[in-house]
Amino acid sequence: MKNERLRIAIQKSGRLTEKSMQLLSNCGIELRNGKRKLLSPATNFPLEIYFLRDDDIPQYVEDGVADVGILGENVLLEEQARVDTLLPLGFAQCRLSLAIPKNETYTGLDYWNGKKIATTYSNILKEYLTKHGISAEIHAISGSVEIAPSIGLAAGICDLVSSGSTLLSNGLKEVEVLLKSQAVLIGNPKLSAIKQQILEKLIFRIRSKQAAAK
Ligand code: PRT
Ligand code: ZN
Repeated sequence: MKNERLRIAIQKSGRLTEKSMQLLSNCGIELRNGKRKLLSPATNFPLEIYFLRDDDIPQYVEDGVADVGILGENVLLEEQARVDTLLPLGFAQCRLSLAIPKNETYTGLDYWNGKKIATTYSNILKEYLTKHGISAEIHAISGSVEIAPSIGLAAGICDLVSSGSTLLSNGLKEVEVLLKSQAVLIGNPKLSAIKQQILEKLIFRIRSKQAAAK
């Protein structure tokens, strides 16, 4: 099809939104609509932008509803989608860490044997514990993970950390880093030849900007 456009999924409203929009605009891509619409076509590049919750992006790209997407590696690993990681984007750096109340003495990974850990990252945590032969209970919750120890829900938490101030203000300390994350560009492995060409053009522009910023 001659008028084929590459569909890119970005976060609708959150920590990645502004930087994702900025990335496109730095590549000279202009949008027709404001970001409130679900789908927004670019005016000067064969691209359409989908605004989604970040957790939905891996599935949309795996299913081919979107061709590519921008999201945190942490979400990609947690959702275990079959997509290609194309390019690290150098923003939204953070780490996924284990933390415990600051007055507790940490004795190493053995500390977690028989303990309960609250997290929204059950899959990554489960894999990590298995890999290290630790038998802990994972308590999956959907938010406000950092309050779990103080209300007696869990001995510790596994959550994203950037500055560390959330841990500090909740009386917690970071004791293990499971992974380091940043925003990445992901893609469906089976794109049409035309979409592949558009994608290569987009990646070329992103790389040029990255190189110029160094
Ligand atoms: O609504 P939607 O599902 O789209 O968004 P969301 O609420 O799930 O995600 P959002 O917008 O909070 O974060 C999007 C992505 O930003 C994450 O998946 C990470 O890849 C990245 N990122 C970078 C972070 C942080 N830094 C971060 N600090 N995501 C969350 N946090 C939270 C963390 O969970 C904790 O509550 O910030 C707090 C810790 O921050 P510090 O600075 O106090 O350590
Ligand atoms: Zn989310």
